[in-house]
Amino acid sequence: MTAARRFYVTTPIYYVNDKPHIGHAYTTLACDVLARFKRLDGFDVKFLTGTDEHGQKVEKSADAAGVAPQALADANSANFRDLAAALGCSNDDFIRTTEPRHVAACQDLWRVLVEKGEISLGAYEGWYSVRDEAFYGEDELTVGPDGAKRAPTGAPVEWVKEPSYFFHLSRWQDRLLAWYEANPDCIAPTSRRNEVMSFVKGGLQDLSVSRTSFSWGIPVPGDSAHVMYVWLDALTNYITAAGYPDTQGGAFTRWWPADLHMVGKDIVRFHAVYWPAFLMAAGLEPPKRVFAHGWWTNEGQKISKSLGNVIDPLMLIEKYGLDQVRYFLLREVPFGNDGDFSHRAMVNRMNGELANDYGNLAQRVLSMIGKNCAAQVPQPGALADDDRALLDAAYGLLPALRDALDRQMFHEGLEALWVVVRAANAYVDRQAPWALKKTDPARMATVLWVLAETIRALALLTQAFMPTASARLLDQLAVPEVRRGFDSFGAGHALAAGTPLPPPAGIFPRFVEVEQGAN
Ligand code: ME8
Repeated sequence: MTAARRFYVTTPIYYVNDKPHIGHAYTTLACDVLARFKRLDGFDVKFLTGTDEHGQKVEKSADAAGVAPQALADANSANFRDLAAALGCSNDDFIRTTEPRHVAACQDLWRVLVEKGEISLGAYEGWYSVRDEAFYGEDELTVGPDGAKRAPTGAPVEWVKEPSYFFHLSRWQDRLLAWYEANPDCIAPTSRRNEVMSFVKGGLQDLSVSRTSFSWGIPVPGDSAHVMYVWLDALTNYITAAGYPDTQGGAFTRWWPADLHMVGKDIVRFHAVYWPAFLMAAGLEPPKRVFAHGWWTNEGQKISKSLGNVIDPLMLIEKYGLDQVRYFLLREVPFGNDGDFSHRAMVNRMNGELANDYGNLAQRVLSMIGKNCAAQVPQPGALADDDRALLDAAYGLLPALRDALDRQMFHEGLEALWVVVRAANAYVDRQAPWALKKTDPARMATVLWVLAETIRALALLTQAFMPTASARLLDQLAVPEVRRGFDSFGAGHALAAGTPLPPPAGIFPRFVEVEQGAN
């Protein structure tokens, strides 16, 4: 397998101080769509997700709950693992930072950084936010309404003074800028790239990478009074799962550098500044790309536990269906922008685009074939211009979708698919196969074949987004499992006339319940 045909994609590893919510589901789903799409496209894929279990935030949450940090981590890590399964995620690995493989990787990376003179002992004095697990400079802080200083994220900060090891981040400013310049796609979208570059141009301070005031973390090799800074620990997960520290091993050479770290915009600095600097300092390659997506609000409000408006993704799946939720989250908001969740928007898309546009197209075509073509793929005659135009549009979708998903523009890919869904519905209306049934049954058969073949193309391409519904559609077209990869896309693998078809059944129900209080 050459490097070009492999794809290593990661989600952030989520903190175990809390339960998963829609934001976590969003990032993980986006990665799942990419992983599935690439597998269908013949790539060897590694899709990693997991949980971030150390640090002061988790230790404090465990204290507050009166449980040991490991017990809190065990319980909440299981919630994240269950969420990935409930989302239909096809992750190949689930990493926990308390696993021995990860502790070994972190300690090895530490030793390498010390040997190379990139880490040395000093003392930290400055601001720290436990909620963000981040150090902030005085000039980054604002004063909240209560007169207390706050991080740019709004999180409270506290003054910390303790012995600490430092990573000499300040030495990496020029090399980071050179890396951004030489790799225009390494941070996306552009707004985030600009933000990161201006942060780095503003000058970098050495980074405190160990703590002594609490103990829930990976011990610093040779100095057990210190635990590693949780972000150094957490970021390392991406190489642990690729087999580090065995850098000569098949796994590492196969998977590293990762093709894509998908993250939310809140943690772009850690991934696009600290992480490439740690890696380059250790003599390892930085990731190929970091994409920082936007932030979801709920019915216009910031999602927070204190506001009591956290959206439980399991509740959404139960209420609307998994494929519907997957579709909505990736269609509603241009990926990279912030977005607002509302039940009204969810129902509109379900009913308009899934039930009416896509579902109805499939339903009416398949039931006409069931009734009028002896439940077999119809025999097409010579194709007219109108037929060819629709098929060409459908066959043109694969390159369009590849391009959109290589840029993580999920909404663009889905929009392109729906242009063809709508074109197919307009073609049905124009060609009126129900009328042809009496006047020209041979032409009716051609029209229905063109439509069935268009639906095959659409269903192949919606698989990554909506695996269950797409599989049901492909079943109804009698497309065998071995013909569902993208090597079976296109005219060369078109539906064969005479293939028996199972009885059609609706795929996307309309959602009818009127929610009390829904806006
Ligand atoms: O930051 N909208 O973990 P975390 C969209 N452990 N995405 C959201 C979101 C929202 N409202 N809320 C959360 C951490 N997310 C670290 C990561 S990685 C080496 C360590 C998603 O549990 C988004 O992907 O706070 C965000 O970056 C991530 O959850 C933060 O998860």
